[in-house]
Amino acid sequence: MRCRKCGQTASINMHQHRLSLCKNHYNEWFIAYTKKTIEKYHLLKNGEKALVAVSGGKDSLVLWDVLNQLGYYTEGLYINLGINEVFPYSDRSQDYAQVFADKNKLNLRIFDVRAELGRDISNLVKQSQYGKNRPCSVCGIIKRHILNSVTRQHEFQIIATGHNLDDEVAVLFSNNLNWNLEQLSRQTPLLPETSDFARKIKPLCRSYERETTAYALLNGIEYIEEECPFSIGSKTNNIKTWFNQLEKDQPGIKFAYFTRFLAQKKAGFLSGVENLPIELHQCPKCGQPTTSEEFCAFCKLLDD
Ligand code: Q46
Ligand code: ZN
Ligand code: ZN
Repeated sequence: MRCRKCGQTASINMHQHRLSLCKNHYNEWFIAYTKKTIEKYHLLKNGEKALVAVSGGKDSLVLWDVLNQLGYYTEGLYINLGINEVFPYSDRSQDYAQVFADKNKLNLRIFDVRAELGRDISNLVKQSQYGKNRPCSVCGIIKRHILNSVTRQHEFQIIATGHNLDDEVAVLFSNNLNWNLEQLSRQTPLLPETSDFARKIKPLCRSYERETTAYALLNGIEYIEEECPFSIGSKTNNIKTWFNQLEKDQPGIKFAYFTRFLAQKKAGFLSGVENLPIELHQCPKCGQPTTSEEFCAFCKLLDD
C-alpha cells in the first residue's frame, strides 16, 4: 500500500475516501479536511475565542491539536465528573488533558464537580430520584450547565466539542428510530449563538473515529483509552458496532448517511420544527436560561 501523494509506504488506507497516505501526507490531509469542514459550515473565524470541551479522550485532544495548528485561539475546559469508582476514570482523563495542555503550552481550565458542587456524578446517580439508572442524562445536564456558565463567565463566543462522524451517526440513527423531530432538528455541526448561549461547533463531525485515532497515534497524542464505565453496553455503543459492520460491507455508508441528512435539512426537510420559537425563562436559582418556568434541570437535579 503506497501513499497516493509521494509513493512511500502508506500509514493509513481509507476505503471510504479511496485514499492511502503516509504519515506526513495524512497529517496534512487531516488538518486541511478539518479546515474544510470549518469553512463549509461557517463554524469558526480567526480572532474568535473558542473553548474546547476536553475529555482526555482522543477526539477532543485531536480537535484541540488541529484547531491550534490552524492558528485559532483556544483554551480547554476539563470537567472532572468524579467517575472514579470502578477505576479512576475521571482523574486519569484529567491527567491526559493536562499533559497535552502542558506539552503544547495551552491553557486548560479545570472544573471539579465534587469540589464545586459537593457531589459528583456517581453520587448523583445513586442518590437523586431523577438520576437513578440514568448516568448519562445526569452527566449531560451537569456538563451543559458548567459549559454555559464557564463560557459566559470568561466571555468565550464558542464551545467546540470533539464529536466525530461515528458519534453523529449513532445519535442520528437513534433519533431516526424514534422519529424525534425536535432532536433531529438540533443535530447540526453548528448551533448558532443566541443572547443566552455561546455558539456550539463540531469541527470533526465529518471525520471517522478511525481517522481521529490514526491522527492521535501518528502524532504521539496520548489519551485515555478506557471508556467511561457508564458507557459500557450502552445503546449508542451497540449502534456504533452495528454501523462498523455495515461500513465494512459498504465503505462510505456512515459519511453518506450523515451528510445526506444535513443536505436534506438544508433543503427544508425539518423547517417546520426548526423554526418553532423557544420560550426561555431565567432560572430563579442559578440565573441560567431554561425552558422550564420553575428551576432549571440542573438546579432540580441538585435539589433532588
Ligand atoms: S462521560 Fe457522562 Fe459520557 Fe460517561 S456518564 Fe455517560 S455521558 S458515558 S460522553
Ligand atoms: Zn506521502
Ligand atoms: Zn438553575
